[in-house]
Amino acid sequence: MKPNRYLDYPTMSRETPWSADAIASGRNDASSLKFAIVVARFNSGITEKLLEGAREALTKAGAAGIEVFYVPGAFELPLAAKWLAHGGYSAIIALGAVIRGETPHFDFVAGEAARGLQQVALECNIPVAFGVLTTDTMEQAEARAGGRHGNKGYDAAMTAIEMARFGK
Ligand code: INI
Repeated sequence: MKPNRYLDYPTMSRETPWSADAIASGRNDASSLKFAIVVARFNSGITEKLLEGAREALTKAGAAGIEVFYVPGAFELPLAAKWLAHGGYSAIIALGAVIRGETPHFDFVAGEAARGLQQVALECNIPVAFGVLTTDTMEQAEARAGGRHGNKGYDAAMTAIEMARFGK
């Protein structure tokens, strides 16, 4: 098969990055890597589906370790990620769902989660995958948590694998 690097691009999870070519080349292999997944309980109907997706990707990649931690909401993800950054993990996967509804609270929670998680990655020198949905409606979130737009938890886990391998 002709190598096609886009087959492995995580945001195309509906196309599955587990092509025969990718498996044969071992380029998604995570058998020497350990991951922490930190999950926001807010909108847990969505975040549990993101967690399922992340677990599926890591399990298929043969991850050496997967540990799951919970925090109340997406706003708490950065501090938890910072504490976990010193726990010997190859990468951290942060999962949450911030849904706009009618409130400007959305912008603060979503913005601070994104900013804080990137800050942890850069300051602690560890990949932190941003698996936080930021949508206008619950329907849009459902579509991205195992619905018709794939599973962003799965995508975040694939990103974590790729970045952990990049930095090794
Ligand atoms: N937390 C979320 O994870 N998603 C949301 O949509 C959300 N909204 O809409 O308010 C949310 N708020 C809680 C926030 O993350 C903190 O837990 C809270 O502010 C306490 O620090």
